Amino acid sequence: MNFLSQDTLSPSRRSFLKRAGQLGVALGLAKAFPAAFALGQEGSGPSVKLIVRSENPQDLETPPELLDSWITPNDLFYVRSHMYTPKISIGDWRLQIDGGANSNLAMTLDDLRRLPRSMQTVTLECSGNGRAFYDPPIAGAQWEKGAVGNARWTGVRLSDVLHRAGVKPESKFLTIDGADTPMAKMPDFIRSIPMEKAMHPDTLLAYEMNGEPIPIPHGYPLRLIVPGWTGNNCVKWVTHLTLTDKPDEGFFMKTAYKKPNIYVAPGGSADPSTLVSLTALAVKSVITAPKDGAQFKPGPVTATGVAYAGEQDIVGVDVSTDLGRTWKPAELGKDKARYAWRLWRYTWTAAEPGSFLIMSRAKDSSGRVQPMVQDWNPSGYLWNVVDRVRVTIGKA
Ligand SMILES: Nc1nc2c(c(=O)[nH]1)N[C@H]1C(S)=C(S)[C@@H](COP(=O)(O)O)O[C@H]1N2
Ligand SMILES: [Mo]
Repeated sequence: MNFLSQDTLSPSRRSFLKRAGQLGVALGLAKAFPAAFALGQEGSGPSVKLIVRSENPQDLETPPELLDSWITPNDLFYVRSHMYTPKISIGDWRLQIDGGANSNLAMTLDDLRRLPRSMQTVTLECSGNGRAFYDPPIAGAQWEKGAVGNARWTGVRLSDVLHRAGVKPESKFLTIDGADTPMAKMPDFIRSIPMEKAMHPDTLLAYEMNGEPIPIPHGYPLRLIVPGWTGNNCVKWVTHLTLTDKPDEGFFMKTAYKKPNIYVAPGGSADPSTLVSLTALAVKSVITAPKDGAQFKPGPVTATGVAYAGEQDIVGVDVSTDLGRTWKPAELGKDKARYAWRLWRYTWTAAEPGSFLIMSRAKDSSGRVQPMVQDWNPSGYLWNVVDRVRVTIGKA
Protein backbone atom coordinates (compact mmCIF):
# COMPACT_ATOMS: atom_id res chain seq x y z
CA MET A 1 0.00 0.00 0.00
CA ASN A 2 1.12 3.53 -0.65
CA PHE A 3 2.07 5.70 2.31
CA LEU A 4 -0.67 8.24 1.63
CA SER A 5 -4.20 7.04 2.22
CA GLN A 6 -6.38 6.86 -0.87
CA ASP A 7 -8.90 9.45 0.14
CA THR A 8 -6.44 12.18 1.02
CA LEU A 9 -4.65 12.62 -2.28
CA SER A 10 -5.63 11.89 -5.86
CA PRO A 11 -3.96 8.89 -7.60
CA SER A 12 -2.06 11.21 -9.94
CA ARG A 13 -0.67 13.15 -7.02
CA ARG A 14 0.35 9.93 -5.28
CA SER A 15 2.24 8.58 -8.26
CA PHE A 16 3.81 11.99 -8.72
CA LEU A 17 5.04 11.91 -5.13
CA LYS A 18 6.46 8.44 -5.67
CA ARG A 19 8.35 9.47 -8.79
CA ALA A 20 9.50 12.69 -7.16
CA GLY A 21 10.93 10.63 -4.33
CA GLN A 22 12.83 8.48 -6.81
CA LEU A 23 14.16 11.61 -8.49
CA GLY A 24 15.61 12.65 -5.20
CA VAL A 25 13.60 15.82 -4.69
CA ALA A 26 11.84 14.37 -1.66
CA LEU A 27 13.45 16.91 0.63
CA GLY A 28 11.37 19.79 -0.65
CA LEU A 29 8.23 17.68 -0.63
CA ALA A 30 8.99 16.49 2.88
CA LYS A 31 8.59 20.12 3.92
CA ALA A 32 5.22 20.29 2.20
CA PHE A 33 3.99 16.89 3.45
CA PRO A 34 5.96 16.21 6.63
CA ALA A 35 3.53 13.78 8.23
CA ALA A 36 3.59 11.52 5.21
CA PHE A 37 7.29 11.72 4.51
CA ALA A 38 8.56 11.09 8.02
CA LEU A 39 7.88 7.42 7.39
CA GLY A 40 9.65 7.20 4.03
CA GLN A 41 8.23 5.41 1.04
CA GLU A 42 7.07 2.12 2.55
CA GLY A 43 4.03 1.10 4.59
CA SER A 44 1.03 3.18 5.49
CA GLY A 45 2.07 6.25 7.43
CA PRO A 46 0.10 8.86 9.33
CA SER A 47 -2.69 10.52 7.35
CA VAL A 48 -2.31 14.11 6.16
CA LYS A 49 -5.63 14.71 7.98
CA LEU A 50 -3.74 14.76 11.29
CA ILE A 51 -2.93 18.17 12.81
CA VAL A 52 0.85 18.76 12.85
CA ARG A 53 1.85 20.07 16.29
CA SER A 54 5.54 19.46 15.58
CA GLU A 55 7.10 18.12 12.37
CA ASN A 56 10.29 16.64 13.79
CA PRO A 57 10.15 15.24 16.41
CA GLN A 58 6.80 14.09 15.13
CA ASP A 59 3.75 15.22 17.10
CA LEU A 60 0.47 14.68 15.27
CA GLU A 61 -3.03 15.15 16.68
CA THR A 62 -6.26 13.53 15.49
CA PRO A 63 -9.05 16.04 14.73
CA PRO A 64 -11.83 15.09 17.21
CA GLU A 65 -14.39 14.49 14.44
CA LEU A 66 -12.20 11.59 13.23
CA LEU A 67 -12.35 9.87 16.65
CA ASP A 68 -15.80 8.56 15.73
CA SER A 69 -15.03 4.82 15.50
CA TRP A 70 -14.41 2.35 18.32
CA ILE A 71 -11.06 1.34 16.79
CA THR A 72 -8.92 4.25 15.61
CA PRO A 73 -7.31 3.31 12.28
CA ASN A 74 -3.50 3.28 12.43
CA ASP A 75 -3.12 6.15 9.97
CA LEU A 76 -5.42 8.36 12.07
CA PHE A 77 -3.82 7.51 15.44
CA TYR A 78 -2.06 10.46 17.14
CA VAL A 79 1.74 10.42 17.28
CA ARG A 80 3.82 11.75 20.18
CA SER A 81 7.60 11.41 19.87
CA HIS A 82 10.14 13.38 21.88
CA MET A 83 13.06 12.56 19.57
CA TYR A 84 13.72 11.65 15.97
CA THR A 85 12.05 8.43 14.90
CA PRO A 86 14.75 5.71 15.03
CA LYS A 87 15.70 3.62 12.01
CA ILE A 88 15.44 -0.05 12.90
CA SER A 89 17.22 -2.83 11.03
CA ILE A 90 15.24 -5.88 12.04
CA GLY A 91 18.10 -8.35 11.44
CA ASP A 92 20.20 -6.69 14.15
CA TRP A 93 17.27 -5.94 16.44
CA ARG A 94 17.33 -7.54 19.91
CA LEU A 95 15.39 -7.07 23.12
CA GLN A 96 18.00 -6.97 25.89
CA ILE A 97 16.85 -7.84 29.44
CA ASP A 98 19.12 -7.12 32.40
CA GLY A 99 18.88 -7.28 36.16
CA GLY A 100 17.17 -10.66 36.39
CA ALA A 101 18.52 -13.99 37.66
CA ASN A 102 19.46 -14.85 34.04
CA SER A 103 21.18 -11.58 33.26
CA ASN A 104 22.15 -10.56 29.75
CA LEU A 105 19.17 -12.22 28.13
CA ALA A 106 18.65 -11.12 24.52
CA MET A 107 15.61 -12.05 22.44
CA THR A 108 14.90 -11.65 18.72
CA LEU A 109 11.46 -10.78 17.40
CA ASP A 110 11.06 -14.44 16.37
CA ASP A 111 11.85 -15.53 19.94
CA LEU A 112 9.08 -13.22 21.12
CA ARG A 113 6.66 -14.45 18.46
CA ARG A 114 7.14 -18.01 19.75
CA LEU A 115 5.71 -17.01 23.15
CA PRO A 116 1.90 -17.15 23.60
CA ARG A 117 0.09 -14.32 21.80
CA SER A 118 -1.96 -11.94 23.88
CA MET A 119 -4.28 -9.10 22.83
CA GLN A 120 -5.74 -6.07 24.60
CA THR A 121 -7.87 -3.25 23.22
CA VAL A 122 -6.48 -0.18 24.95
CA THR A 123 -7.17 3.55 24.76
CA LEU A 124 -3.90 5.48 24.77
CA GLU A 125 -3.96 9.13 25.77
CA CYS A 126 -1.05 11.55 26.06
CA SER A 127 -0.94 13.01 29.55
CA GLY A 128 -0.60 16.45 27.91
CA ASN A 129 -3.83 16.06 25.88
CA GLY A 130 -5.83 19.29 26.46
CA ARG A 131 -2.80 21.31 27.61
CA ALA A 132 -3.74 24.07 25.13
CA PHE A 133 -6.89 24.83 27.16
CA TYR A 134 -5.15 25.56 30.48
CA ASP A 135 -5.31 29.14 31.69
CA PRO A 136 -2.77 30.59 32.44
CA PRO A 137 -1.12 28.87 29.46
CA ILE A 138 1.49 26.13 29.94
CA ALA A 139 4.57 25.54 27.77
CA GLY A 140 4.82 22.23 25.92
CA ALA A 141 3.01 20.56 23.04
CA GLN A 142 -0.27 22.45 22.62
CA TRP A 143 -2.58 19.43 22.34
CA GLU A 144 -6.29 20.15 22.18
CA LYS A 145 -8.71 17.19 22.18
CA GLY A 146 -7.16 14.58 19.91
CA ALA A 147 -3.95 13.18 21.50
CA VAL A 148 -5.94 10.01 22.17
CA GLY A 149 -6.90 6.85 20.27
CA ASN A 150 -8.10 3.29 20.79
CA ALA A 151 -6.35 0.29 19.21
CA ARG A 152 -6.03 -3.49 19.43
CA TRP A 153 -2.53 -4.31 20.60
CA THR A 154 -1.19 -7.84 20.12
CA GLY A 155 2.07 -9.27 21.36
CA VAL A 156 3.32 -11.10 24.42
CA ARG A 157 2.66 -10.66 28.09
CA LEU A 158 5.50 -8.64 29.60
CA SER A 159 5.34 -11.05 32.56
CA ASP A 160 6.18 -14.01 30.25
CA VAL A 161 9.38 -12.24 29.18
CA LEU A 162 10.26 -11.20 32.74
CA HIS A 163 9.72 -14.77 34.03
CA ARG A 164 12.31 -15.93 31.49
CA ALA A 165 14.72 -13.30 32.78
CA GLY A 166 14.11 -14.49 36.34
CA VAL A 167 12.53 -11.89 38.60
CA LYS A 168 14.40 -11.50 41.90
CA PRO A 169 12.59 -10.47 45.10
CA GLU A 170 14.50 -7.17 45.24
CA SER A 171 13.18 -6.16 41.80
CA LYS A 172 10.68 -3.41 42.54
CA PHE A 173 10.66 -1.58 39.20
CA LEU A 174 11.12 -2.25 35.52
CA THR A 175 13.04 0.36 33.54
CA ILE A 176 12.27 0.53 29.82
CA ASP A 177 14.36 2.18 27.10
CA GLY A 178 13.66 2.50 23.39
CA ALA A 179 15.85 2.85 20.30
CA ASP A 180 15.20 6.58 19.94
CA THR A 181 18.23 8.60 21.01
CA PRO A 182 18.28 12.17 22.27
CA MET A 183 18.91 15.20 20.12
CA ALA A 184 21.56 17.67 21.25
CA LYS A 185 21.49 18.05 25.04
CA MET A 186 18.12 16.40 25.49
CA PRO A 187 17.87 13.53 27.98
CA ASP A 188 17.05 10.01 26.74
CA PHE A 189 13.43 8.84 26.92
CA ILE A 190 13.50 6.21 29.68
CA ARG A 191 10.57 5.17 31.87
CA SER A 192 10.14 2.92 34.89
CA ILE A 193 6.97 1.20 36.02
CA PRO A 194 6.36 -0.59 39.33
CA MET A 195 6.77 -4.39 39.18
CA GLU A 196 3.15 -4.95 40.13
CA LYS A 197 1.97 -3.29 36.90
CA ALA A 198 4.82 -4.82 34.87
CA MET A 199 3.81 -8.34 36.02
CA HIS A 200 0.09 -7.74 35.51
CA PRO A 201 -1.17 -10.25 32.91
CA ASP A 202 -2.74 -7.44 30.83
CA THR A 203 0.55 -5.51 30.40
CA LEU A 204 1.98 -6.27 26.96
CA LEU A 205 5.02 -6.00 24.78
CA ALA A 206 3.09 -5.48 21.55
CA TYR A 207 4.33 -6.20 18.02
CA GLU A 208 1.00 -5.59 16.26
CA MET A 209 -1.39 -2.64 16.20
CA ASN A 210 -4.85 -3.31 14.76
CA GLY A 211 -3.62 -6.48 13.06
CA GLU A 212 -0.57 -4.96 11.35
CA PRO A 213 3.05 -4.86 12.46
CA ILE A 214 3.25 -1.75 14.65
CA PRO A 215 3.80 1.21 12.29
CA ILE A 216 7.20 2.91 12.66
CA PRO A 217 5.86 6.13 14.29
CA HIS A 218 4.03 4.02 16.91
CA GLY A 219 7.06 1.98 17.98
CA TYR A 220 8.01 -0.66 15.39
CA PRO A 221 8.89 -3.44 16.03
CA LEU A 222 7.96 -3.58 19.74
CA ARG A 223 6.27 -1.26 22.21
CA LEU A 224 5.09 -1.45 25.76
CA ILE A 225 1.36 -1.25 26.46
CA VAL A 226 0.55 -0.38 30.08
CA PRO A 227 -3.25 -0.64 29.97
CA GLY A 228 -5.16 2.24 31.53
CA TRP A 229 -2.06 4.33 32.21
CA THR A 230 -1.00 7.57 30.52
CA GLY A 231 0.64 7.25 27.07
CA ASN A 232 4.10 8.25 28.32
CA ASN A 233 4.36 4.89 30.12
CA CYS A 234 3.92 3.01 26.84
CA VAL A 235 7.53 3.13 25.62
CA LYS A 236 7.93 2.77 21.84
CA TRP A 237 10.76 1.04 19.90
CA VAL A 238 11.60 -0.95 23.07
CA THR A 239 15.12 -2.42 23.06
CA HIS A 240 16.13 -2.66 26.70
CA LEU A 241 14.41 -3.80 29.90
CA THR A 242 16.14 -3.60 33.29
CA LEU A 243 14.83 -5.05 36.55
CA THR A 244 15.82 -2.68 39.36
CA ASP A 245 15.12 -1.75 42.96
CA LYS A 246 14.28 1.91 42.17
CA PRO A 247 12.88 4.02 39.34
CA ASP A 248 15.24 5.49 36.73
CA GLU A 249 16.71 8.84 37.77
CA GLY A 250 16.72 10.48 34.35
CA PHE A 251 14.65 13.53 33.35
CA PHE A 252 11.62 11.56 32.10
CA MET A 253 11.12 9.90 35.50
CA LYS A 254 12.53 12.44 37.94
CA THR A 255 11.10 15.65 36.50
CA ALA A 256 8.58 14.95 33.74
CA TYR A 257 5.18 13.23 34.05
CA LYS A 258 4.62 14.24 37.64
CA LYS A 259 1.69 16.12 39.11
CA PRO A 260 1.28 17.70 42.58
CA ASN A 261 -1.01 15.79 44.92
CA ILE A 262 -2.20 19.04 46.53
CA TYR A 263 -3.90 22.21 45.24
CA VAL A 264 -1.67 24.61 43.28
CA ALA A 265 -3.03 28.05 42.39
CA PRO A 266 -3.19 28.52 38.59
CA GLY A 267 0.17 29.86 37.38
CA GLY A 268 1.92 28.79 40.58
CA SER A 269 4.63 26.20 41.06
CA ALA A 270 4.61 22.93 42.98
CA ASP A 271 6.79 21.94 45.92
CA PRO A 272 8.87 19.04 44.49
CA SER A 273 8.01 16.90 47.53
CA THR A 274 4.33 16.94 46.47
CA LEU A 275 4.98 15.60 42.95
CA VAL A 276 3.71 12.12 42.12
CA SER A 277 4.36 10.15 38.88
CA LEU A 278 1.39 9.86 36.56
CA THR A 279 -0.16 6.41 36.39
CA ALA A 280 -3.84 5.76 35.55
CA LEU A 281 -5.85 8.03 33.27
CA ALA A 282 -8.65 10.28 34.57
CA VAL A 283 -12.35 9.86 33.74
CA LYS A 284 -13.11 11.80 30.56
CA SER A 285 -15.50 12.22 27.65
CA VAL A 286 -14.86 14.02 24.39
CA ILE A 287 -17.50 15.30 21.96
CA THR A 288 -16.64 14.19 18.41
CA ALA A 289 -19.72 15.81 16.78
CA PRO A 290 -21.11 18.37 16.24
CA LYS A 291 -18.10 20.57 15.58
CA ASP A 292 -17.73 23.63 17.78
CA GLY A 293 -19.58 26.51 16.09
CA ALA A 294 -21.86 24.27 13.98
CA GLN A 295 -25.17 25.76 12.79
CA PHE A 296 -28.38 23.76 12.44
CA LYS A 297 -31.91 24.22 11.17
CA PRO A 298 -34.66 23.40 13.70
CA GLY A 299 -34.97 19.64 14.24
CA PRO A 300 -33.08 16.82 15.93
CA VAL A 301 -29.33 17.21 16.50
CA THR A 302 -27.21 14.17 17.36
CA ALA A 303 -24.14 14.57 19.53
CA THR A 304 -21.57 11.77 19.51
CA GLY A 305 -18.36 11.13 21.38
CA VAL A 306 -16.04 8.80 23.24
CA ALA A 307 -15.58 8.25 26.98
CA TYR A 308 -12.80 6.49 28.87
CA ALA A 309 -11.53 6.11 32.41
CA GLY A 310 -8.16 4.32 32.31
CA GLU A 311 -8.30 1.30 34.62
CA GLN A 312 -11.97 1.93 35.46
CA ASP A 313 -15.10 1.23 33.41
CA ILE A 314 -17.34 3.94 32.02
CA VAL A 315 -20.76 3.51 33.65
CA GLY A 316 -22.49 6.41 31.94
CA VAL A 317 -22.23 9.65 29.98
CA ASP A 318 -24.72 12.43 30.62
CA VAL A 319 -25.40 15.35 28.29
CA SER A 320 -26.67 18.81 29.14
CA THR A 321 -27.92 21.48 26.75
CA ASP A 322 -28.97 23.97 29.45
CA LEU A 323 -25.62 24.91 31.03
CA GLY A 324 -25.68 21.98 33.43
CA ARG A 325 -29.14 22.57 34.97
CA THR A 326 -30.36 19.18 33.74
CA TRP A 327 -28.52 16.11 32.47
CA LYS A 328 -29.84 13.29 30.27
CA PRO A 329 -28.15 9.93 29.75
CA ALA A 330 -26.48 9.31 26.41
CA GLU A 331 -26.71 5.90 24.78
CA LEU A 332 -23.45 3.94 25.10
CA GLY A 333 -22.05 1.99 22.13
CA LYS A 334 -22.07 -1.82 22.27
CA ASP A 335 -18.32 -2.25 21.75
CA LYS A 336 -16.40 -2.50 24.98
CA ALA A 337 -13.22 -3.88 26.51
CA ARG A 338 -11.63 -3.49 29.91
CA TYR A 339 -9.25 -0.63 28.99
CA ALA A 340 -11.02 0.72 25.90
CA TRP A 341 -13.21 3.74 25.42
CA ARG A 342 -16.97 3.59 24.86
CA LEU A 343 -18.67 5.42 22.04
CA TRP A 344 -21.79 7.39 23.03
CA ARG A 345 -24.59 9.30 21.28
CA TYR A 346 -27.38 11.61 22.31
CA THR A 347 -30.13 13.08 20.14
CA TRP A 348 -31.84 16.26 21.19
CA THR A 349 -34.30 18.74 19.69
CA ALA A 350 -34.03 22.33 20.89
CA ALA A 351 -37.38 23.81 22.02
CA GLU A 352 -36.53 27.11 20.36
CA PRO A 353 -33.85 28.68 18.14
CA GLY A 354 -30.75 30.08 19.82
CA SER A 355 -27.18 29.47 20.92
CA PHE A 356 -26.55 26.32 22.99
CA LEU A 357 -23.68 24.64 24.77
CA ILE A 358 -23.73 20.87 24.43
CA MET A 359 -21.87 19.44 27.43
CA SER A 360 -20.85 15.83 28.13
CA ARG A 361 -19.95 14.36 31.52
CA ALA A 362 -18.65 10.80 32.03
CA LYS A 363 -18.94 8.71 35.21
CA ASP A 364 -16.82 5.65 36.02
CA SER A 365 -17.04 2.47 38.08
CA SER A 366 -14.99 3.96 40.93
CA GLY A 367 -17.46 6.85 41.32
CA ARG A 368 -15.31 9.46 39.57
CA VAL A 369 -17.23 12.11 37.59
CA GLN A 370 -15.78 14.66 35.17
CA PRO A 371 -15.42 18.01 36.95
CA MET A 372 -17.20 21.20 35.80
CA VAL A 373 -14.07 23.27 36.55
CA GLN A 374 -10.56 22.09 35.70
CA ASP A 375 -7.87 21.75 38.34
CA TRP A 376 -4.61 23.42 37.31
CA ASN A 377 -1.16 21.79 37.45
CA PRO A 378 2.21 23.26 36.37
CA SER A 379 2.82 20.84 33.46
CA GLY A 380 -0.72 20.84 32.11
CA TYR A 381 -1.43 17.13 32.49
CA LEU A 382 -4.67 15.15 32.58
CA TRP A 383 -7.11 17.78 31.27
CA ASN A 384 -10.54 16.22 31.83
CA VAL A 385 -13.13 18.93 32.49
CA VAL A 386 -16.70 18.37 31.20
CA ASP A 387 -16.39 18.75 27.41
CA ARG A 388 -18.45 21.34 25.57
CA VAL A 389 -19.22 22.58 22.05
CA ARG A 390 -21.31 25.60 21.07
CA VAL A 391 -23.99 25.18 18.42
CA THR A 392 -26.54 27.54 16.94
CA ILE A 393 -30.08 26.43 16.10
CA GLY A 394 -31.56 28.74 13.47
CA LYS A 395 -35.12 29.77 12.79
CA ALA A 396 -37.35 27.62 10.59
N1 LIG B 1 10.69 5.58 23.02
C1 LIG B 1 9.69 6.45 23.17
N2 LIG B 1 8.51 6.00 23.62
C2 LIG B 1 7.47 6.84 23.78
C3 LIG B 1 7.61 8.23 23.50
C4 LIG B 1 8.87 8.68 23.02
O1 LIG B 1 9.07 9.86 22.75
N3 LIG B 1 9.88 7.76 22.87
N4 LIG B 1 6.54 9.05 23.71
C5 LIG B 1 5.58 8.61 24.73
C6 LIG B 1 4.40 9.44 24.85
S1 LIG B 1 4.59 10.88 25.70
C7 LIG B 1 3.17 9.03 24.38
S2 LIG B 1 1.78 9.93 24.69
C8 LIG B 1 3.03 7.78 23.60
C9 LIG B 1 2.46 8.10 22.23
O2 LIG B 1 2.27 6.94 21.46
P1 LIG B 1 1.86 7.07 19.92
O3 LIG B 1 2.86 7.98 19.25
O4 LIG B 1 1.86 5.69 19.38
O5 LIG B 1 0.49 7.68 19.91
O6 LIG B 1 4.27 7.11 23.41
C10 LIG B 1 5.14 7.17 24.50
N5 LIG B 1 6.30 6.34 24.22
MO1 LIG C 1 2.48 11.81 25.98
